[in-house]
Amino acid sequence: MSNQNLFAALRDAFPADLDRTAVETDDGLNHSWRDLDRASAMMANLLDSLDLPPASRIAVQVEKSVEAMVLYLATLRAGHVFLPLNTAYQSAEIEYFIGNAEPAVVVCSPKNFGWVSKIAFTAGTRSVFTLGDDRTGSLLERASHMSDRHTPAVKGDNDLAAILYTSGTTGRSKGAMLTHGNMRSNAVMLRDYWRWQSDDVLIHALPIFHVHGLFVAIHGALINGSKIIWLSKFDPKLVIAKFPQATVFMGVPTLYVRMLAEPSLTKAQAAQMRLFIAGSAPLLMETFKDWQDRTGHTILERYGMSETVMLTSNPCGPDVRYGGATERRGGTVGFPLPGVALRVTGDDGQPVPAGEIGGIQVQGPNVFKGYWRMPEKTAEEFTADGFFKTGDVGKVGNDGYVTIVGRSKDLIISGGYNVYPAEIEATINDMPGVAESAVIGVPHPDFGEVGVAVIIAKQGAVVEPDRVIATLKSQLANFKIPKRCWVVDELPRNTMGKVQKNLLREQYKGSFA
Ligand code: MCA
Ligand code: AMP
Repeated sequence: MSNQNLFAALRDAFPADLDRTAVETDDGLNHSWRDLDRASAMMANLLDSLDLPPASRIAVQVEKSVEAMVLYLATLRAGHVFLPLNTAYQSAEIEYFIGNAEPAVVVCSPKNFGWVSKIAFTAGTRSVFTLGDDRTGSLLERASHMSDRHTPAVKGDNDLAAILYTSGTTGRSKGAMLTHGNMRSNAVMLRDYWRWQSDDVLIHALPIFHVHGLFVAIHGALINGSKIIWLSKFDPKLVIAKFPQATVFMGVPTLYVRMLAEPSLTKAQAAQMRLFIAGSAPLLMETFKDWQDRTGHTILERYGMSETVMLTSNPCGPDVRYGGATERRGGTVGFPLPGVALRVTGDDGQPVPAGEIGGIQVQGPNVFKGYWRMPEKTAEEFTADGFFKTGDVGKVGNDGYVTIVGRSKDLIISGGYNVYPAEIEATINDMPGVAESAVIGVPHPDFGEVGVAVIIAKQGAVVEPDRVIATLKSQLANFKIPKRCWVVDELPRNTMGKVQKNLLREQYKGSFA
């Protein structure tokens, strides 16, 4: 049914027997479907009791927990806008997000309440709650007094459901606005395309402050009424140990690389699994092949963005749109998903012939509404005929398979997290003695790609790489910190004087060989 609150669509898919287990946690707790319904109703009633303006932003920076997922469902149910924030973000980053999104409610982990509440109240946020990953915190205390029945707010396809911050080359994060329609249409389409079965069980080992873990994984299971085996954090041994009780796993390539390093990963151990899905970053052919040899399973790679949810996927079963193709082709991201229009264009903006490389542009009900309070920036990212410019570079073969060959945007994807050089360069350039810096991505055996920094010191100044790293660690989320740092005399430049990062990548690509 279209034009429906996303929560109502998920709730409609709950099994008839609400007392079945919906979520089984790695610390031995079982949450039934009735529990999810009641707990999200109580939290939604708490939000309603605050008399918030409609479509208020609910900013959440908490450790992964089932209660955090319930808060997401409650936010949808109450008709507000969920704003998940990476737990690694520090005060300067949080100050920016709260200043930009102006949330009416902030939920933080109890240990961070001191500094987060100060930032929030200073920015005008009216309510700050705490939520621990051990079922503690003021949010649950307050919700426990509320009714466990709640009628979902009426929401249409075009109404905002979430804001996901993602940066661009400018370095300042932009809030990608996703609507109920973006996410519901994508969830329903993926349920069918990935052929979710009634007895499917998902192993959830991803963070829930990004699209992959929060929307693709959770919506995938809930829209199919499937049980989730919920891991509070990725542990390769534990995921492998759960294979016999599950059927579907989703992960970024690093998770597959780490499981391949485990002797317990065998064909027998993975025999009961049905589907392994990878995305968020390029899956190396080596990883694809090793997984096939070790487990007998062919990973299904797919491609998406915070701005678009899922865009393309290798086939799960025969794709009648492409002659019944079933091949999950390593090194490709498969076919544009049903409903997604994808084209590759040259510098002139015109589509290029099949097989030729160009910029990937997309259109579809899953493509976001725009960037929060940045109409000009949003307009720049769409073509006159309404295609979103992904910033990815690739090609579409004659047989329809899409291959991503690179990015035109200055972005490093490290272990599935986006790292924006501009943001780190700006922070380094503010340091005393630094004249200029360049942050580039280089291959890394575990994270796929990591950032490294190359710095030029001011005339006569001495810049210590260790001090640069220590200063960065005090200001930026840990995963963003360059894994290596060099001070050099000059940076390669083109005739326009622009730093040639491609030459730097070439020069430093062996740093983690
Ligand atoms: C942790 N560290 C990292 C990363 N993660 N460094 C670089 N890149 C990373 N991704 C560093 C920490 O800074 C720390 O260093 C040390 O590793 C240990 O930290 P810890 O948190 O214990 O690391 P971990 O548990 O080993 O985490 C690795 C991980 C995690 C499990 C791969 O990065 C992860 O869950 N990645 C998934 C990200 C994700 O969900 N992406 C989806 C985005 P130090 O000790 O020096 O501080 S959504 C998306 O891309 C689109 C929509 C799509 O297509 O899905
Ligand atoms: P995010 O901004 O976190 O949503 O990350 C989206 C970006 O991740 C895309 O624009 C791509 O550059 C990259 N990405 C996602 N999935 C894949 C994939 N399967 N292969 C290569 N890159 C990917």
